[in-house]
Amino acid sequence: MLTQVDGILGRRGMSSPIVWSMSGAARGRAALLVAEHRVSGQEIVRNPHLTEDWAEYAVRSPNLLAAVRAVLGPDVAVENTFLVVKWPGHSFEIPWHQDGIGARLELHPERSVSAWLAVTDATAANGCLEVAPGSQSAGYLPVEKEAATGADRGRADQAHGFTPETTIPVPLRAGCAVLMDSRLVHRSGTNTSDGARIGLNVRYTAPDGILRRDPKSPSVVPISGTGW
Ligand SMILES: O=C(O)CCC(=O)C(=O)O
Repeated sequence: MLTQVDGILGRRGMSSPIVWSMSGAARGRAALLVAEHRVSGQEIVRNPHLTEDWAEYAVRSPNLLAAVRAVLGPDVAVENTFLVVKWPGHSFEIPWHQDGIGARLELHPERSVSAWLAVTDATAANGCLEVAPGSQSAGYLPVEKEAATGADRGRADQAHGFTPETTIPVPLRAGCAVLMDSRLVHRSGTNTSDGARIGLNVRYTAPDGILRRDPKSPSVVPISGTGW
């Protein structure tokens, strides 16, 4: 299939900020998540949109869904969500990766898009996303398994041999999101602040957006349109 070099989000491969919640409400949700997970120190919650009301609403928030529909068309489903809590005082970096490809997955770059929703404020100090604008134009890179860290982070198959030329931090106020081309290379660093940093990653797809997917993955959840 032919794909445009720039992709569906244009030259930079991203669009930001998009409001998904009032900031106060997002911070309130973050406080509840901190209270829930503080004792266990849990860093990753997989697919919370399947089990938690707030995440079910977040992925459908009107502004965000409108931005997704503007690039994918009316039929949209959630393929996956991934909540990341970065606790203060813990080293936790997520390596350079692309959301649309991994050992178990490949999404069509023009029929899928990913979003990262700030639940707390996300700053350079607390480990906001760092992106390489325009990196989507090189297409998908070979993937390799993230080095074992000892923690069950189960995160990304990282982009092999990626050497960023220009990167920018993407600080976001709680309640704001960034929409990313599925090929946009991004990472995040350790939280060096004294509060938790929480973000929700969402992969959206159109009906023809899944090129390869582990059959053991939970079903995709249609959230818009009649084409499913
Ligand atoms: O939350 C983070 O720090 C990064 C998450 C991310 O890049 C992802 O889930 O794809």
